[in-house]
Amino acid sequence: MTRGKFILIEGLDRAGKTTQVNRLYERLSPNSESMKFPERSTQIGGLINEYLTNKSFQMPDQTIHLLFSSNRWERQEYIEKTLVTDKKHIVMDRYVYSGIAYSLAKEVDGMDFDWCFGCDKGLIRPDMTVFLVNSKSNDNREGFGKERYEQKCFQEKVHEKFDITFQKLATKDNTSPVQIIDVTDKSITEVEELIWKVVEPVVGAKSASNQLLRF
Ligand code: 2DT
Repeated sequence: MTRGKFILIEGLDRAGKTTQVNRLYERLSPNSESMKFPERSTQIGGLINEYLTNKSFQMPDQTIHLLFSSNRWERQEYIEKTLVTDKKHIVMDRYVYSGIAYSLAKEVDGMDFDWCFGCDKGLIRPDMTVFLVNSKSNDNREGFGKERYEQKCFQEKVHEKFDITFQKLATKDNTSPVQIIDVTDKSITEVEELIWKVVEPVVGAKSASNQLLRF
């Protein structure tokens, strides 16, 4: 078998990403790993966690953006080893698109798309991204509002910026496609099946080589 496939699940806060990452990971098990960003267990991840959970912990928007990106860079070797050496699939919860969309939504002078994307250029690129959209407000879910960014109007802005980010990063040859799945009023199992329908052909396809895609 050639290398494993890198499947990314993106979405707004509380769109059901984590549940679906777990379902997909279990479906692909034992030939899979699940990962998430931010990866809060590293030293950099600890700073990110402090920033997200403690609203009085301040740092410049540029700094936290670069920390989120560093957090992805520090896990690249592990991602490469998992895909190429271990030949396992990776099911990922958030990655580059979240990094850009959340920072763009802050609308900080000078932090435009090119600035935000610059530090992520060269990262391993997913073979497929699934974006979960819930058109009904998801701010009544348990725990919503506890962390920074969990406010309804900010989330609406993030959604807009996700769309822009997908357009800007789209490849002409569709080598790293993005599939948008509307999860509104759907059960966990229904969403799981919709995701499987688009992911199955990707994980089932043989790679011509072990070469990884890059942003
Ligand atoms: P979780 O609730 O999924 O743990 O995310 N975020 C995430 C960024 O602003 N930039 C990034 O690069 C990434 C990966 C989204 C915690 C919050 O962190 C935001 C929500």
